[in-house]
Amino acid sequence: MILRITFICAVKGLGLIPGVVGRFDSSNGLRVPHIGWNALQTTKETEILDDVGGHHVYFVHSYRVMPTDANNEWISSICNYGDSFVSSITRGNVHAVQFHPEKSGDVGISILKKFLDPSSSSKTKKSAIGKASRLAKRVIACLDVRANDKGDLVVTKGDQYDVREQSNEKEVRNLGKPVDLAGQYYKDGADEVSFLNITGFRDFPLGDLPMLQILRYTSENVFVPLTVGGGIRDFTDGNGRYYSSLEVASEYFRSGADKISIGSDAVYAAEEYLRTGVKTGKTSLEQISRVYGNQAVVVSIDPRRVYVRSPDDVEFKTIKVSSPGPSGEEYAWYQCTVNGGREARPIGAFELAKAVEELGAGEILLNCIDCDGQGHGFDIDLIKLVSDAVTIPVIASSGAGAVEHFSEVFEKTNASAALAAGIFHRKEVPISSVKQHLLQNGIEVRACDG
Ligand code: 1PR
Repeated sequence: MILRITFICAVKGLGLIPGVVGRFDSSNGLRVPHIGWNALQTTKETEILDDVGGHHVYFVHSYRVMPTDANNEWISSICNYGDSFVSSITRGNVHAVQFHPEKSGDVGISILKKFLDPSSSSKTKKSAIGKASRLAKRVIACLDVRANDKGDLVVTKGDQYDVREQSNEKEVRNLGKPVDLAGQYYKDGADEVSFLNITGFRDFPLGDLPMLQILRYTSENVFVPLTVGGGIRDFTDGNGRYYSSLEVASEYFRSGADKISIGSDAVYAAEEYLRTGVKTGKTSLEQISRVYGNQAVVVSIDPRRVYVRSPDDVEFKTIKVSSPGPSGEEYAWYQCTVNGGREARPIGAFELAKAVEELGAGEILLNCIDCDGQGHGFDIDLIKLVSDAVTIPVIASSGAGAVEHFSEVFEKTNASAALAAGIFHRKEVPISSVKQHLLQNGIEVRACDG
């Protein structure tokens, strides 16, 4: 039997396995949930973890059990996130793992194969293998998806969110087929793949069945986490049938998504929360995180930089910018937008990030309209501002144009992951080169071959 370890607090449990389950402590700067790839240290010989020691596997959880003398004989591997914690246990033919083998690429698939067919395990005796690593920085490939003018669903890519060609025809840019590209990025070593249904704000996603098909087909062959965003909100269709945002998210999860990402609706929820100070429990963010856990809910922020002369000019958090604005302004705030950048809202990225964390977001996808598609690098000021303001993981997005931009964002900010689109779609920089560069700069990443 193989189990995923699921911990429930403040109950005695069955008392079979000695140990106390506790939440990771975020007070010392640790990002909780623990989302991402850590290398395992196997501590004893087992059938299924042969050859896995030292390799990265995918975790997503907020609770863990610590190794002690009392549970030592159960433990088959440990891992490190803040402290050492138990990443798997084994007794007889019972195996339980804290990580997700089904989302751990080739390494996870080999674990599942050995579980199903123990005779495929290597017969050589193994002792403790590998070193429990720190959390690796993630490299994420993002696919902005929408229907083109012929009605085909394509991967597109904008310049500052404008996805139409500059030619007279002004066609939607077509950079490839979503399922094919996602499969390619998985093979290339992407640690996650994100689909953003960028017209979801106007096309109801449950009417947009091709997007659900894309998720289904992709999840058949892509064994790293999949995130999908776009159009997650309450909706009443033309026949008066009401769909809750929870139903929309559930359909995405059933179709193969591991995480959903909310954009516009999270902005409205945060505005309301900051205005009233009340958590109603009714927003899409709160409902979906309550049912599926906050690790399954990403909030995607689409801010635009607004320069000001003095922090007193606005009620939102400003920063002293590293490059002055067009009229020599030394400060800026980051104004959130909705509907794919079409409408600016009276809330800053800093205020939004803190509010959505309180409302139950498990992760933030931090885009930047000014930098999107420009290839000049991530907006370090913005990413530093937001990643220092919250304790949940922040994914830096928009502007990657060279491998150095990835090391820069990890060296100068507390981002947990970096996402890129254009450079991967245009095959300018392969994912393997990004990872090789990060490793050369002492930044831990999962190897491209697992
Ligand atoms: O508001 O809940 O329906 O969600 C809509 C989602 O679609 C949001 O996550 C929003 O960011 C996204 N979106 C809407 N319009 C666009 C557009 O481009 N016109 N895409 C859009 C956002 C930003 C990133 C992009 C990075 C990296 N695109 O997804 O991939 O900027 O690009 P780069 O590496 O080429 O610079 P809702």
